[in-house]
Amino acid sequence: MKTKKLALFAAGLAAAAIGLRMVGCGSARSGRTTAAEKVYVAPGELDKYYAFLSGGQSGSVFVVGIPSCRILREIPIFEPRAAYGYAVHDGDPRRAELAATGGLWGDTHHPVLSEKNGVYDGRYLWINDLSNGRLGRVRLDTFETDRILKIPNLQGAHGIAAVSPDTKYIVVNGEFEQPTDGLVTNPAPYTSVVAFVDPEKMEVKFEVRVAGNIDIADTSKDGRYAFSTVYNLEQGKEQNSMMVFDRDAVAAIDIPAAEKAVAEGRGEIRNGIPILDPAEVPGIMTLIPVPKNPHGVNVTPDGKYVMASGKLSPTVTIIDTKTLKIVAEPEVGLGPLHTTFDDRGNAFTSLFLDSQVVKWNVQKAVKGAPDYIVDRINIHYNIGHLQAVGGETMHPYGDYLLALNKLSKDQYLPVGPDMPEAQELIDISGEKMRMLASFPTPPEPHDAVFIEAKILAPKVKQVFTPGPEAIAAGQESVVRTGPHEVTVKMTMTRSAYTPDHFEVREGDRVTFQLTNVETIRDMIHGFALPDHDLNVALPPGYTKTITVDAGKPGVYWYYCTNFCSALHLEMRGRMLVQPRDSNVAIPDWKAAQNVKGPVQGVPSTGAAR
Ligand code: RUQ
Ligand code: CUA
Ligand code: CA
Repeated sequence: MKTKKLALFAAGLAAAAIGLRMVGCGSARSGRTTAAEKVYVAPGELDKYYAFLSGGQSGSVFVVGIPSCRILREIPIFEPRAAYGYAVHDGDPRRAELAATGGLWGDTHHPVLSEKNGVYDGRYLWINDLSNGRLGRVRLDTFETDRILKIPNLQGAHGIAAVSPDTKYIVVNGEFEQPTDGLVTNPAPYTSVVAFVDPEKMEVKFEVRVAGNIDIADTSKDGRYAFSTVYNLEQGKEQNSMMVFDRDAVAAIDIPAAEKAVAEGRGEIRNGIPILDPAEVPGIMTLIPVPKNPHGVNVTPDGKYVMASGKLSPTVTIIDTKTLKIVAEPEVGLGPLHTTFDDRGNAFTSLFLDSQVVKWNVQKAVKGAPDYIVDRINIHYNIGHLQAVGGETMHPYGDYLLALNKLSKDQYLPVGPDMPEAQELIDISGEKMRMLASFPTPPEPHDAVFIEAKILAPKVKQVFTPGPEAIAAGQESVVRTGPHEVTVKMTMTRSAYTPDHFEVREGDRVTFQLTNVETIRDMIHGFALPDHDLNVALPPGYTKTITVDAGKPGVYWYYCTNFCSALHLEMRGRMLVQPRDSNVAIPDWKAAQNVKGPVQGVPSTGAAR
């Protein structure tokens, strides 16, 4: 009896202590962790998930740790970025691809990850550039963009999806319709295409024409269908005429049937790509009528249903993925845009107009039970996308949900007319949703995808094996390779460049072959050359080859832009540009020699040519 009383007393004290602590930090309910605790990742500890947020007009992807909401890095894709040495100089193949495919900027919306057996394998991330009709691929071992593909016959690359379960294709939807015959002078109706891209080769295998436009994409879990929302079934060319019908559609493309038709040569070849027209190849596409100007399309983790969010209708349409028949159309609230899932049969739909996330039970909605709405939480404000961790896969984690918000006034300190974009992290592990944290990003994430750190982190390379083009220490040279060409083979290590000076002549084209010969992780060296529009960063083991004009006569200090040691500031060297008519002896370029070797007839300041 006495012990029991004591135990109760002790429990009471403990509860009081918890209560006090919670009152102290002002945000909690007794017995539960506070919101702050849920997102607190102590210094030195690591996040549980990587989140990849599309950068929107930044043309990039933001990598964020979840649950801490800390921004870990930006991956430039459609925009050059000197800080990562990406696409900043003419010799960079990515820059050449960008320039050749539409420009040095992009509008990224939808990141998708490669899958193997229906789970993320951590190999690649793909993302669309809506504006220039491109698809970018990022290698997740290096977090670097490795390919940019311009999609022929398509404008406004919007929704994309990886075809489950093994990433057979990346589906890319063309949102902006084009005259079907490609001629502006012809009154032909406007149509759009869904492109099926080989994920390894990064080339379009075939396209399927849609008589309307196509917006967001997802695929069935068994690889059978690519689903897309069509909001302009009217084929209107002005906004009003796109909102005439009460129902637009979800287009379900039967992938095996389309592949068969392509193999039979039934596509019309345009720009080298077979385009299948469902009007001529019946059976490859089914249009399922769904209410008015639908937006998001999402397949449930069990693969049974595909949901179209109504946008102009307060409903979500639930379609059976086997029969392609509508099984229910529950009302969820105003402006439903996108839906994601937990591991317990619940769907979460973003409500743009209500500024809410609504949680609802899929089975109850399918059965027509009146109590299918489970919970609602207010968002600040105008939520677009939302994504639960693993919600796109067959195995959602059911712990966190990220809301990606559009018009987030009053959330952060004012920084000019353009407010930061707001993301909100929501705890979905319980019956009721709980707001945990809000964090800003530069403009403008649309969508996000997550991968568990346990899966991806061990695959990340931090040091590169030098390729055949790498310059080894001791192999540096400055060589005149033509009357107006000089090649500088240079190495960089803490904290010096070799060579640390060399001479060229006005009018020369100078090619730098730069190798960072460091072998330990995070030892990045930069190479910035003032007044030559040149700054690149090189990770350990990397080589970059860059050509610039020597420029005006003068002394130019190249220097390291990445803080690398106590002698980082001293990590610099000189390019001496002699005037064209200088009488300083510059030996014949044919007498090329190693910079370190004995050089005849070269002034003491000069390196060999
Ligand atoms: S779209 S919300 Cu690409 Cu939904 Cu932005
Ligand atoms: Cu190398 Cu700083
Ligand atoms: Ca419409």
